[in-house]
Amino acid sequence: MKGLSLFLGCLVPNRYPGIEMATKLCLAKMDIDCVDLPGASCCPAPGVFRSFDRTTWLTLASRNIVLSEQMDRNMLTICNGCFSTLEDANRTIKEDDIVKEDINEHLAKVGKEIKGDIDVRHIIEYFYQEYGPEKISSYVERQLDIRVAVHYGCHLIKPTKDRGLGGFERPTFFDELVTALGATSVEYPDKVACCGAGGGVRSAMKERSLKMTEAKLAKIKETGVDCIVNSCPFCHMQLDSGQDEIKELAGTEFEIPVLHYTQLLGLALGFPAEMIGIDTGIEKNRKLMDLLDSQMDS
Ligand code: 9S8
Ligand code: 9S8
Ligand code: COM
Repeated sequence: MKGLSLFLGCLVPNRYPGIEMATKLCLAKMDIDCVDLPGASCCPAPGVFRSFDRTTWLTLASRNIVLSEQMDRNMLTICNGCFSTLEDANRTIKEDDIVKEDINEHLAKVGKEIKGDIDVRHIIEYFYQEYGPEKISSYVERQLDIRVAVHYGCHLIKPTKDRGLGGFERPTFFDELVTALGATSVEYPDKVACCGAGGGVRSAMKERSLKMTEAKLAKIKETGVDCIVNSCPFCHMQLDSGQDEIKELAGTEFEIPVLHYTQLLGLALGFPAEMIGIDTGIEKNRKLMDLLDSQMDS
């Protein structure tokens, strides 16, 4: 199999460098061949660009894919939105020669050509299909005996016919990767509901988007989990910073730590919180780390 190039997208380099760090440390520790992808731009965001102009969306996505083709590497994404754009664009180019020809006319203006000879992966889907929960658990150095609310996000599971990861109503693949680390994945109502941010809703109607987030957080809070785990930096931002925004807007406090899967995996692989972007200066994160430390002692 080809090696991988890491497609970071916008949010990780700009807001969550700790997720980049966690990803790279985990991949290195697992001996996965993955390198940086210099020159990459916004994927561009599926719920925004694709909705406005498909050709622009496809051209920009294809330019990013070409960068990875030139390295003869498959692309690895750590964001549901980036996966949706790049995987859908890549598949369209592979399947439709007329579209491919049209996009290549645009790309020729910047001296590029898309061939359609690599694959686009999402780290969750990649771990699940190439490793599987059992093999993932063989890397665990520290069992995480905590209760976790898994948030799938929309673009990882929909459209189901393209994603090929089973139905979207009760997916289990992400939960299985979480339980592989020793954690318990807790069921909660509307688990597969949107975080509220996607499709431009956060940008266009922030308060409404936070209402959706608040509803989701309330259901999670009722189950009494130790943290939320996601696979998308946009969901991450909405569920995490969203808690501060909701507190300001509505006065409701949730105090639930939010981790990207690579950070949860990083903890299980034995990395300290500060190396993988978990800020223990924040009380809710401190509590989570204290809980894990007390398990180490016992
Ligand atoms: S890039 Fe620009 S806005 Fe974002 S992070 Fe994920 S989706 Fe793709
Ligand atoms: S959920 Fe609905 S559209 Fe999305 S994938 Fe990430 S952001 Fe949250
Ligand atoms: C969500 C991306 S991850 S978008 O807002 O739907 O484009």
